[in-house]
Amino acid sequence: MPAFQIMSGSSPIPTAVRVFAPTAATSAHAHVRSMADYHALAARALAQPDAFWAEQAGRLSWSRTWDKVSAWDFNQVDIKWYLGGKLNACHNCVDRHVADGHGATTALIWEGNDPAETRRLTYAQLHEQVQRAANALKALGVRKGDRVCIYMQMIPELAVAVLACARLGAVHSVVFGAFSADSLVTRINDSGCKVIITQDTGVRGPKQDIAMKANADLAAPKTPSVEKILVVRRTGSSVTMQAGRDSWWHEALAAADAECAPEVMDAEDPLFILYTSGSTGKPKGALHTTGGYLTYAAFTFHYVFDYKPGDVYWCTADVGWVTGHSYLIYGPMANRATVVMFEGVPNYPDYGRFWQVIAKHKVNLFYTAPTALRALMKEGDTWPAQHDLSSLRLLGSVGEPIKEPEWLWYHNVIGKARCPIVDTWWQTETGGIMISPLPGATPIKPGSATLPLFGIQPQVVDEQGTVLEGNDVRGCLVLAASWPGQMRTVYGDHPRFVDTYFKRFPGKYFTGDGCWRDPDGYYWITGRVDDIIIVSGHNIGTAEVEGAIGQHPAVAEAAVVAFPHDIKGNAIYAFVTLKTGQAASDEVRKGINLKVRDILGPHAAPEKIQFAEGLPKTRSGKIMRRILRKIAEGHVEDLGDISTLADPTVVESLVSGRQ
Ligand code: 7RM
Repeated sequence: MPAFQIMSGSSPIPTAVRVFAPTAATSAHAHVRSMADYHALAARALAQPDAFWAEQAGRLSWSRTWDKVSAWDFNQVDIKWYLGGKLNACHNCVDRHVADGHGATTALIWEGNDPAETRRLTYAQLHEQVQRAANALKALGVRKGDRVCIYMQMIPELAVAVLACARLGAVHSVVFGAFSADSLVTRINDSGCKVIITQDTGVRGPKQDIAMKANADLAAPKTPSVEKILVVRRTGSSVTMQAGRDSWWHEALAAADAECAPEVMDAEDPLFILYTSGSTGKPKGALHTTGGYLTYAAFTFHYVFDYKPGDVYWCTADVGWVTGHSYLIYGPMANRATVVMFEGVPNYPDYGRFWQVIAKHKVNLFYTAPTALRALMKEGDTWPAQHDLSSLRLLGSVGEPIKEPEWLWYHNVIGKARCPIVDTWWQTETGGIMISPLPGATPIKPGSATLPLFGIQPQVVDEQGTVLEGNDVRGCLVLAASWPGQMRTVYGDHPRFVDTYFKRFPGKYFTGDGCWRDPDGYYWITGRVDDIIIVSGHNIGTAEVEGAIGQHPAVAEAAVVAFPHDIKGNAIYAFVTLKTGQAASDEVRKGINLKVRDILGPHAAPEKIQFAEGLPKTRSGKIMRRILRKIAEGHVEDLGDISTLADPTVVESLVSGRQ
């Protein structure tokens, strides 16, 4: 039974917070079994960071040991880890497991869009595939340091392509399979990719024949650096192949030699570029390097997911998002995990798909995003009830704060009150998880990412950059010290790296997030600082208002933005989607208003509430408030780029429903 406790004081986080202590069953076999152990490790990491991070790098196999563990300076903005060390990321994720006698272990369980389609790859099979793919890329002229654009859906060849690039020391840039030809052009031109790896067409839920190769064809004439396009046959739909430029993956791999030695890479050689769309301006290419990134991904996967040999682990994230890089490929595979990769969507063929896949593959560890949970929770409990979820041991969440209603649903309906939930806070820029519970040690408060991992030094600063000491403080979340997984630069634009992350609070890395450190020292992310709304002089975090609105029983999801108001300066405009079966009415509007007043106070109550069918989200589930702000302000003729939305059609109905 979880412990029960009421938090006192005038906390900005509304409800009486229940604390869920780890169960004895979870703690008994966990890598970290108590808070005493957590504090001991954290203290050691703080006192002797280089010794601690050297130990973590020992999770990998290096062909040459580093000369120096770290050399970083947040004033000069120069970050290096494991200087002089040599290794190969693909060797660490694949070859060494085969060499250690684990070739027969399943590396990848692929679940297709169609429930009848499953493929399995052992580490030995993956080893052969990546070597052939690496040789095929070599034959196309790809060499160490070249950039390769990977534009695919969630198929096994995507993982093979990523690892094959790593094997050659080619820098991969994965672009979401749903992005338009134009988004592809911008990203390819920014990094000067030589090759595009894509597929004929894709399938996702009820959508058949999603254009992929055709988009690459549209992009190619506008991307002078692209010499070759390698095409995986996924659906068999007919595509145009341009002689001399395009070749088939299956033919190239069949023709390629089955052996390809991994390139010896320097720890600080680039491993990948991943574009973050950002709220405005052109996308930033976050650059991650080999030794530090892989060490950090391996370290965090081990502790946060408490991985043990034999566990089946499923991360629902797309590889087009950093979560797919770190926790579908690099982190798990560096730990020799068995990973489920899913091509489909949560509601196809029905709302039980996730739960059916968990039952089918006896998934033990499950990592998803609150946006998916809310979408499924909205449909009620009968879907999960139809499937055997008893294999689950741990649940994870990422991408945005997981608020109380979906937390409780995840805990009770999916985890049957047995499974710890790790709410993992991190960013593309951090490479891996930074703040998260440890499942066997940390008492969990729903909605809080809880405490920093070992060696991570978060601070809360005020507008002036003064460090707020002690607990129960609110401000901007910064990191005072580097960690191996930190991004090193914005590809091709170091000044932008410096400006974005190190200018506002000199000497510290600025995350862009606001947070509250509660009386127990737990971190609660209150949303992006840029999204903070000032109403009559009160600073209000978007996440807090959305959380309060979500407490209304009819609400499935909410997003709030500011709009100009004559008296208050700004007022709050809320976009609300209701649970299936709930009707929009003035009564619900009133009820929502009362809920917010009750929980946060009258200053935070929304001035306007618009009921919506859906919210504008990126493929990784993040609400694009930029678009909502424009709608709320009435600037509907100029909504900016909406091509990176998961479903651009929601915009139209939002505009027409404007209050
Ligand atoms: C992994 C990822 C990063 C931003 C980050 C936050 C928000 C992510 C959480 C969260 C509260 C969480 N990378 N965010 N995880 N907020 N609790 N557990 O999402 O680069 O795409 O986004 O996402 O604002 O700064 S990301």
